[in-house]
Amino acid sequence: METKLKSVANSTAWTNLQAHYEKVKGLQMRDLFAQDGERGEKMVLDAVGIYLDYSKHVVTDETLNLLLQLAKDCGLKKHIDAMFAGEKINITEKRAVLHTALRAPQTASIMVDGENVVTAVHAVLDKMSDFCERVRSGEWKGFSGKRIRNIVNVGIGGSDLGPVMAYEALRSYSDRNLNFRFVSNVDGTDFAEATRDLDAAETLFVISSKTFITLETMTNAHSARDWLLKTFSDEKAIARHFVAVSTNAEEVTKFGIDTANMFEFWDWVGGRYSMESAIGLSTMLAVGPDNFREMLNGFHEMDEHFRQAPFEKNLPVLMGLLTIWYNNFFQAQTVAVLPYEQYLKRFPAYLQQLTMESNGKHVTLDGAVVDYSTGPIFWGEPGTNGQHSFYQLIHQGTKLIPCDFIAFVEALNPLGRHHDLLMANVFAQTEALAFGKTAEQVKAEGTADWLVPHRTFEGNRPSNTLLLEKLTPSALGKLVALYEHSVFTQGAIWNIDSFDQWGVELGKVLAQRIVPELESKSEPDLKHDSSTNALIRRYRKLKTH
Ligand code: G6Q
Repeated sequence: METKLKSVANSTAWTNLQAHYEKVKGLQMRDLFAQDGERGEKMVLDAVGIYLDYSKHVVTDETLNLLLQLAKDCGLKKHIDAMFAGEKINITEKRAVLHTALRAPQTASIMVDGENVVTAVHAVLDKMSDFCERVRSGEWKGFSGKRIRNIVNVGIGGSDLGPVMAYEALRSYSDRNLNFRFVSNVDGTDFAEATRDLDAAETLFVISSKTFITLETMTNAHSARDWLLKTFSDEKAIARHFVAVSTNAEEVTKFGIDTANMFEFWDWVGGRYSMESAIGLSTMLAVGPDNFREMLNGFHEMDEHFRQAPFEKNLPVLMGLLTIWYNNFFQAQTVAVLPYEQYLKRFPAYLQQLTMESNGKHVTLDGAVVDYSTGPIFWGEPGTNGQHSFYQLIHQGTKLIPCDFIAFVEALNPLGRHHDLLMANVFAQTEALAFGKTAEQVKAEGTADWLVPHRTFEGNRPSNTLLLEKLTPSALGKLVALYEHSVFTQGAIWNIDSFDQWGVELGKVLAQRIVPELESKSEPDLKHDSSTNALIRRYRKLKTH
């Protein structure tokens, strides 16, 4: 009973939205646009260099007002202020959530447990900058005196997805004399393929792990150590070829990396919110300290916008609310993220962790099971590739899939007509999704009657279009922060802890139980279910190594 009373789904704002949904669910975008010739100019937000067109949604002014009321009633402003102030809003881990401090200017002051964390953030940034300059200039030498040409980031989850995504996104700003590889999977193939053509004498490993005990990362780090020592057979080489990014100095030292070569971050930085902390060392090595700081400035601009802009003009708030609208009222299960920018090819994968690890929760902050749906499934591929595969289902399937189209006015590699063709596809897709093609239109084209249903497009498929000027480091920072805060907005409304990840922790311990059962020489006494027992026995019987 108590749970029901407390549930946001029982609040006045929510029930008003539910009633409103029943009224507007049948509205057609075609009619909405016909009724207001300026809808496409009115339902836009142009802030901090991002133009968001949210007109192609099944929403009216009233929908937006009701959603904004929901945000207000859920105390979103209070939640935002609490996060920025360093309150321990990650309640299950009793931690502050301060990725915003990582991009705060040097003059800012953010106190955690009596200390201004901004001072520490900038000290690490300076240490990273100094190190990156030395590697990039060739001053930092490998053990045999050769300069570093290859950088291998070893990490997983939040210690991998951000670095890979940012490296790919900012490749056009990177030093092309340096070769970057990313090893994450405990599958030996990942390490083997990443290093097979590298000269150990020119290779630097960045071991990125907040805890420095993650099975995959430590296994890969030890293999990297063995790989290097095959060339040098002298432990002293480690200091020239390994650096660590971690919060755990003790484990770093145990591994054999001098803490002088360790770049620190803090427990108030969640893994999936860490790409602009020292976890971004590989990014800074690639693009240099100035570009890295420009990226931080982009993040910070979006942070300030989120903190200060009124909700109706607030990009992350609006995007978060629209996600709630489809997720909780239309019962949409997924959101497709479709960047029309090849450099953002890993952005959907990055967002999958950010969104799904944050909001894939089934209980509220008080531990009550939610009686509404939480985080949607995020997925996507860069345009135009997706158009030749899964867009079919978005256009004509039976599932409602709100889409985020992300595009840039300026091409980083202008080439003939390519960019106009790319952009034409963005605009055409959002148009087709929204307005479709009626049976009358199809008939008027001379289509045979029997074929008409197949060639008819219902339309009314919602999308956001995010249009930016150019993919710069700053633009990347803004985009990532936009999604971070949209996720925050959703989490605040669903009343869940968007900053823990007990599901990941479970994975970290489960496999450890089985490892000895696979490796033991004598027949293990298996106590799993019959399926797991049989699989383990079969593997043991057939394995050759
Ligand atoms: C992120 C998660 C998770 C984490 C990895 C790596 O929010 O906690 O993806 O980043 O499990 O953890 P370490 O950095 O500790 O190795």
